Formats: sequence, C-alpha cells, structure tokens
Amino acid sequence: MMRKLIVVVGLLFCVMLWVSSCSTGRVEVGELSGEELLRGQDALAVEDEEAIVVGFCQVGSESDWRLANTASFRNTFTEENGYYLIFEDAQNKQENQIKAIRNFILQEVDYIILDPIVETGWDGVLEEAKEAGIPVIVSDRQVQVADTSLYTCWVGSDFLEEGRRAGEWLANYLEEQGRSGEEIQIVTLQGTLDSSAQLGRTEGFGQVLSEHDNWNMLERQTGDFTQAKGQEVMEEFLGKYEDIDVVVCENDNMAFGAVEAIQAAGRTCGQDGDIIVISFDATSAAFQAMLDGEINAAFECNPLLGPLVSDIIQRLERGEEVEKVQYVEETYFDTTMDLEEMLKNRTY
Ligand code: GZL
Repeated sequence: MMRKLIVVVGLLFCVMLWVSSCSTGRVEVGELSGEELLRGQDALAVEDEEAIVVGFCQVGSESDWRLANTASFRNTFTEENGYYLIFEDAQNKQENQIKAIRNFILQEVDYIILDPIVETGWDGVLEEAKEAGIPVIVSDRQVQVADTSLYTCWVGSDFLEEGRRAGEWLANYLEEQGRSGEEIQIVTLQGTLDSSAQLGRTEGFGQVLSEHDNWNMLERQTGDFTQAKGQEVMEEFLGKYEDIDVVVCENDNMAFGAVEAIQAAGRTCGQDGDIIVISFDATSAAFQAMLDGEINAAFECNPLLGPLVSDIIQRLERGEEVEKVQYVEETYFDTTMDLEEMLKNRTY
C-alpha cells in the first residue's frame, strides 16, 4: 500500500494563520475549511514513510479493564513494531467517537480501529470511512449496521456466553450451599446501556434466570461501568429492597462500588456474607477482592486485544483474508481456586 507521504501540516496551518492575520488582523474561523482547521490541530508528522498509520478510537477510561485495554493497544502499536498510532479517548461519548473517525479520515490513516461505546448509530460515519477507502476494524464492543461491509472484522468477547457462565455458576454455587429450592432475590448493576457487554451479559444471565422459577430479578439499573455510579445504584437498591441475596455487577468497578455500599449499610457480602457478589472482567483488583472475601466470582473478559488486532492488520497488509468475527478465549475465577498463585501471573 502506498505509504503516507511525510506530511507536516501544522507548519502549513501556522503559515496560513499568519498570512491571514496580516491581511485581516484576525483569522475568522469561517475563512478556513474544516479540513484546514482539523489538520492544523492535528499536525501529522509521520517520520517513517513505511509506518502503518493507525487511528484508534477508544471508549474512554471508565474502568480498570479499559485501562488495561488501552495499554494493550499502546504497547502493540509502537514505532518499533512499524506503526504510527493516533489515539483518541472519546470520554464515553459517541459524538466524540464520530468526530475522531472523521478526523482519522481527514488525516488519511491506513486503518481505523473502533471500540464503539454503543452498538447503534455508526452507519453514516462508517460509510464515510468506506468511501475514503480506509478499512475499519471493530474491537471489543460490536456495531449493528445495515451493511456489514462497512467494517472489515470484529474481535472481542462472547458477552452472551459470559452472562450464561455467570448464571450457571450461581446455580451450582446455590446447590452447593443447599439453597437450590430457596427463593433467591437478585439485583443487577448493568453496564453502559446498548453496549455489547451490557446487552450480552444481561441477556446471557437472563437466559439462565428464566430456567429457575425460584430466582427473582428485583431490578436492573445501569451503573455505566463506573465504581461511583455502581455504588450509588447499589445504595438505592439497598434502600428499596429489604432482602437481596445476589448482586450481578456487569464489571469489576461496579462490583467494588456495590461492596462499598453494602458495607456502608452494615450488611455483609462475598465469601461468608449474606449478599453474593458476581462480577465481570476479572482484573487483578477483582482477584484481590475475592482474596479479601468481598466478591464471590469474577467472569473473565480479556482486554489484551492489541496483539490480535495487529495480527489482523499484518494479514491484511499481506493481502490475506481475515475472519469477520473472532472471539477471544475466556474463563472465570472464584474463591474455591488458588487465587493467590493465579494473581502472581495476572498481567492486568
Ligand atoms: C467489555 C468492555 C467493558 C468492560 C468494562 O468488553 O467493553 O467496558 O466489561 C469496560 O469494564 O468499561
């Protein structure tokens, strides 16, 4: 593929500003095209003409999982590995992601990597990327678009399976506790609504829930994958419901918030507590929380997607076909396991 010409547009933009200001005293934004403005803000100087220029549009920095996912991409898409990475953190706003993609298009990157905050609302901007001839690789969360040719492929977790796995774990755990026939009251802290992780985990756990007539889902509410919001919603649940046996937290950080709320309310949770805490992600912090007896089980969601996406790009560069959907391997962990030993080997 023709490599990017060495482009240093920042200097050009400054010269344009200086010339314009000489003539009118002040540059009116209207005098510069959107492209000139954008380029001026994002001077792109690709030192190595052979570098593969990649624009990565990240969700935000809302959780431990997200930080590990960002680190995986930053550690993979390096100059040493033959890349020039343009990283955009969308601060959990879809409109910022759409702006970032348009910016990548203007900068004529070689590939766009998108981790979409939510599944819908992507058809227009992905059409623009397709018209610009820039392949889009979707990572982690998924997009729902009418024309799936708008993206090259997706790589990430089977969120539905994660949810089912958690439900099946709970059924086994209750059986071991001799509580199979008991009325079980459950609340759920959901992730960001319409995100693939929320949709899949809610649906997957819901399928197992429907197989147990004695399980009662009192309420589901989003904690937006953050610890603060997770704590706030759990406080509300504890105020509303006298009897809660299980809280399903659709990520670790909401689980940590739920534990804070439970303990502040004078209740107990985890290994020997009266509220079972189920979490998703299984970051190192979740292992520590299980070792501290605060949560019962963590369902793994692998954030280390950088190398997988790089492999896809290398195969595309060689003109190879890539599978449209690529799942990562995942498992779960609970307090019956040698978590101390496992924690030593965790890299996130
Ligand atoms: C899951 C990922 C989710 C994590 C959260 O693949 O999209 O977003 O479960 C993160 O921790 O915020």
